[in-house]
Amino acid sequence: HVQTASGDGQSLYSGTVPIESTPATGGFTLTDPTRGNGFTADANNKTDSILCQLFGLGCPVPTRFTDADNHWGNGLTTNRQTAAVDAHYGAATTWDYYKTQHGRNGIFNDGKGVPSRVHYGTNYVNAFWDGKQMTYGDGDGVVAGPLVSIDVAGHEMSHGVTSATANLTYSGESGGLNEATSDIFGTMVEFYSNKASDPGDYYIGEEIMKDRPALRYMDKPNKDGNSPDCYSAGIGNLDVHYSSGVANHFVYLASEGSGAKVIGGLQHNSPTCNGSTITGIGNAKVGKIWYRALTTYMTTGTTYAQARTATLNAATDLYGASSNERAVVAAAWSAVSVN
Ligand code: ASN
Ligand code: ZN
Ligand code: CA
Repeated sequence: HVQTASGDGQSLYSGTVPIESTPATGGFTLTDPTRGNGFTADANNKTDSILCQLFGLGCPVPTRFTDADNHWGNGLTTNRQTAAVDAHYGAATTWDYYKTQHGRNGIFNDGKGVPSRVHYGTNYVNAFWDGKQMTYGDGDGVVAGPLVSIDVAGHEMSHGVTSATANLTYSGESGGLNEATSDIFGTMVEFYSNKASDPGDYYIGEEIMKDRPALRYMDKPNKDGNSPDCYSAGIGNLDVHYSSGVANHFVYLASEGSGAKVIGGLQHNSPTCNGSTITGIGNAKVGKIWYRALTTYMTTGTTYAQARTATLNAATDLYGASSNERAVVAAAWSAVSVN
């Protein structure tokens, strides 16, 4: 039978977290038998060559972490296990979020966990999902620290969920909706994680960024200087990390409503584009609506107008055609100029 072991770890961003591991030579290894044997390994600061990226040829093989006493990391970047604790916890929490909130069994809904690689490259300021696995850079220490925060982990793994479901094309308006889906569920995972050191908020990457408060802002996307708060024709010509802003703003308004408040210790201030006032329905319901829209109604070419219809259909399915939930979804889309 499968041997499981419950340890713990001192993470960089989420405090002390539970770690599911597997007994191995020398103690334990970071393979989670309770979540489809997803594992976390050390990329040893190597990067993938172009041949590896394109054809899977000559890819560096990450080395497994082992630990004698099943107490992992020390909360400091000087310990190589620390980023691995965050990544392993990020994979586990994202798994648990999808399982408990949406009945989804892993990224591919096949019960299988995925690999995570940490310490990719040198001063690498990104994290990515490549279709099969997670990869995290250590950051450069100036713009960003290690990119292993829970919202970034949830964001990247949610790209896998999108690929396995609506498969939104990563350009044009569907590309913005693809990126927004990752920001939305990355944020939902952060709320689900509910750690005092990194409580839920609607900022993306607030823990990792060093030269600005966050990477993106769902309450008012234009706080990043690039993302529009409101829909307009031609938005599909923007980088997908900017055209995502309108859907992020929709989710914020539908969840929390318009106006100003402090959430997770951070100031949120969400104006509407049409002067309306909105009272939110909470992000748990909005997460359910977005997930049903993504998995039931959205397809590769879904546009903003079609995303409005998809979420209205999802809200009708979940809460009824005359529900307040459906009315708030309609009002929040109108509030970001998607009519
Ligand atoms: N971290 C980026 C993202 O998930 C990687 C990329 O450009 N696709 O959006
Ligand atoms: Zn992304
Ligand atoms: Ca966040």
